[in-house]
Amino acid sequence: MPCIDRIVLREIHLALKEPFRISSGIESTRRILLLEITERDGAAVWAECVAQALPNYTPETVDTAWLAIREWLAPRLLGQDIAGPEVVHGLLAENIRGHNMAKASLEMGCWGLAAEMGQVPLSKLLGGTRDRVPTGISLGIQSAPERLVERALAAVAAGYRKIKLKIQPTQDVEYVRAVRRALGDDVEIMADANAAYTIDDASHLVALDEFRLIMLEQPLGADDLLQLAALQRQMKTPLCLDESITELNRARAMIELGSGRIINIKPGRVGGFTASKAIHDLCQTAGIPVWCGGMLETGVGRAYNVALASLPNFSLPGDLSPSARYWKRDVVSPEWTMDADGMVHVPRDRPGLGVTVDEEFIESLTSRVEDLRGTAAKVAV
Ligand code: OSB
Ligand code: MG
Repeated sequence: MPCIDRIVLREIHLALKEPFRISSGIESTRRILLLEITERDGAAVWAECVAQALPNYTPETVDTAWLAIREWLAPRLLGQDIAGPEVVHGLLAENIRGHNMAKASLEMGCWGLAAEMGQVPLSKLLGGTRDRVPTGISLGIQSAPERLVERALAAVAAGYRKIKLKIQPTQDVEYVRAVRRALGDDVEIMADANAAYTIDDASHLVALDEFRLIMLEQPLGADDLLQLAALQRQMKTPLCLDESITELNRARAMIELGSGRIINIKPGRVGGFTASKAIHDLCQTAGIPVWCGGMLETGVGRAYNVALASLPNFSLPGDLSPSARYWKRDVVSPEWTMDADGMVHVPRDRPGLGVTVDEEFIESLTSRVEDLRGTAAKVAV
């Protein structure tokens, strides 16, 4: 691998087609941190940091990630000879705690750069085996059960293979009941609470068992592994952990404690691909299914997620919806699409990310840029 000699940070603003509400907040226009990483001999790749505007999902934000990358993380890589993308996780982890999304954007970018330089598809470089990955949709909290039913019916008609319903206290059992009734027994439905409940709500959550959800994602707080284990003992529905799984050891803890039976792997949340692969491998050995989560990524971040989801133990549909579910116009071409069977195609016949980034469009969406070179950071705009 390469010697990285330039990292350009860019913040773009991109409006979602419709606001996305989860239990802890709502997003209408996304603030997105994109990175352009350039190697000494000129090879370059785009990467995306999945931190959001506010610290309601994890503690990170676009602004904390920007700071962490500029001050502590990028200087570890710039101007260094890096043996390969598999060593980057260790380089960024040493004596820098947290900031997983900031770390992941650089680490995944190094995998992307290695794929570009080696002219191999990112999926193949990671050890992916699938040509198509099954796709689900994550539906935000709506103002009434009927609104959610409309969207769920449209999603099934479009071919999605899993329907995920965001829930929160007061908008849960009746919403799930309405969707299960409208969709019938054969559709795979799940719910995601984004840590909105406590163990005191256990008897209320048990009422969800009636709807045969394929899983209930992150009902309790990220750090509540013991309480999650207690809840799992009371519920038939398998619990899936998202926010709780920040690294390999948390996955080990989940399995040993029985805090959940499925893991949503988001590479941004765990610090990148090396950690994602380690969690994937552990779960494969332990018989725990995993699937690839999403963070409302642009087509850049989606390229990385689709490549990861092509690994063999990603056996459940991921939150990998096509570009048109989120954006009027995506920042890549071709845009990500889904076929009528609800599958997204992995570009295993194209090197690198497998998509072309529309730099002019990105330029028009950009609100700030910072150009990092060598060890000295310089503000360009
Ligand atoms: O919990 O999975 C989540 C989006 C933002 C923050 C948290 C979550 C989500 C999603 C989006 O569910 C899924 C997608 O990208 O389609
Ligand atoms: Mg989630």
